[in-house]
Amino acid sequence: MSNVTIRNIKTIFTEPDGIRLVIVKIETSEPGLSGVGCATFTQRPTAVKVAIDDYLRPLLIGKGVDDIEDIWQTSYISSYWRNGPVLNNALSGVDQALWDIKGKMANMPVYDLFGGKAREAAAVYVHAKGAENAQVEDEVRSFMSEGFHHIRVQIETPGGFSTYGTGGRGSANIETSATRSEEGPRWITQRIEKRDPNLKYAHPGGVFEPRPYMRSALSLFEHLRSNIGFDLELLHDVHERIPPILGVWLAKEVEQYQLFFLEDLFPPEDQEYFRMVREQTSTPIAMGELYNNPHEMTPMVKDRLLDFMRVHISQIGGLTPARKLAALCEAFAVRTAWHGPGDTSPVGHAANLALDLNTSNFGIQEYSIFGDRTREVFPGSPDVHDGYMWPNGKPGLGIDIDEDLAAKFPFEERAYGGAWSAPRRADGSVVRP
Ligand code: GCO
Ligand code: MG
Repeated sequence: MSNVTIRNIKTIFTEPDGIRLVIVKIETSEPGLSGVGCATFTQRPTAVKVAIDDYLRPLLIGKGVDDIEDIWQTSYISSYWRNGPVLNNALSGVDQALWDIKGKMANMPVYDLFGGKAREAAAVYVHAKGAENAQVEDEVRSFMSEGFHHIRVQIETPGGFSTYGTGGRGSANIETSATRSEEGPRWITQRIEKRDPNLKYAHPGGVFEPRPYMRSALSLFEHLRSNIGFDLELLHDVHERIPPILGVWLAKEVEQYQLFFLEDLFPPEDQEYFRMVREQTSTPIAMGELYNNPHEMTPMVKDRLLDFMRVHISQIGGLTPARKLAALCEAFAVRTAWHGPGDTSPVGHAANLALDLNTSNFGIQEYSIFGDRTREVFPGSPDVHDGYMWPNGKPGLGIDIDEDLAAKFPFEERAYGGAWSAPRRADGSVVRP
C-alpha cells in the first residue's frame, strides 16, 4: 500500500486534427508521477468536463491512488443515477489515468498488470470508402500493400443520399425535391437544413433510404470479392439505419461474401431482432459501440447473439469495467473488437491496446489513422504497421500528452455544439444515425 494520493485532476480539451478530444490528467503527491486517461465524448465534451471538474474532482482529491476499484465504485454511484454517457466518460478518464499511474509505480505496462501478453501485437482494421466500387477497391488495394488484412468498406449510395462512413455529399447539395435521385421514393422532405459553409458539422444529415443503400453495399461486396477474392477480411458498418426486418434479410444476403463481421445491424433498442438473425444466418455479428449500460450487453453475450463486442471503452467507464466485460465475453466465446474511431483519442487507443494484448478472446481492433499533429500532441501514440498495433513496452499506458502543444489546438466552433445532425427518410422522418 503506497501513500501516493491524488493531488489534482485536470480536464484537457484539444482538437489537433478536426476531432474534439477530451483527456484527463491526474497529478499525484509524488513529484513527476501523473497519469492520463481518455474521456472523449466528442458530441458532448463540455458536459464531460463539468462532470469531472464539479463532481469527480472534489470527490477524489486527496484519495490514495492504489484502490482503483473502490474509486471506480464510489464515483459510479456518486450521481445515484448512473450508466449514462457523460458520467461514464468522465469516470473513464479518471480510471484509465489511475491504471496508467499504477503501471508507472509498478514500472510495467498496464497489460502486464493485467497478466501479460496473450499475443505480440493486436491486429487492426482500417477504413476504406468511396463513391464508386472501383474507388473503394483502390483504397482497399493500397491498404493491402501496406500489410493490412482486415478492411472496413463503406460506399456512398448513388444519387446524393447520405451514407455513413463515406464523408459523402449528404444534404449539402439538397435544394428541393426536384434534386431527388433516380432511386427510391420521391423526396418530399423540407426538413433538410441548408448548411453554413463557415460552420463545422458533426454529421452530414441528409436523406437516407434503406433499399438504395443496401443495393449499393451488396454491389460493393460482389465487386470486391470478384476483383480481389476471399483472401482478405472485409468488414461493414450498417450503422443501425435500416428497418430491422430488412436487417435480417441483409444479414442473409451478405453471407455469400464471408464478411469478417457485419456491424450495428440494429440499434440497441431493437436488438431482440438478433434472435431472428441467429436463427437464419451465420454472418458474424458485431455490436456495442452505443452501449453505456451493462443491462444492454449482458443479454446479448449470455444468449450468444453477437460474435464481436464493439463497446467504446470510455462510454462504459474505462478499463475497470471493460476488463470485466472482456472476461464475461470470454465465457461465451464472444470476441472483443473495441471501438476505435477518430473520436477515440490516442490515449483511448493505448487503453484498448492494453486489453487487446492481454485478452485471450481478442478478435480485432478498430484503428482510425491518427493525424500527424495528433501524434505530436500525444507522444507514445501506439505504433501501427503491417496490419498490427504494437506496444512500446513503456510503463503504464506508454503514452502522454504535451499540454502546451494541446493548448495550441482549441476546439473549433460547430453547429449545434457539434450535435449529430439527423439523417432523414425521403418523407422527412428521422433516421437513427
Ligand atoms: C465506427 C463508428 C463511428 C461512430 C462515431 C460516432 O464504427 O467507427 O460507427 O464512426 O459513428 O464514433 O461519433
Ligand atoms: Mg460503428
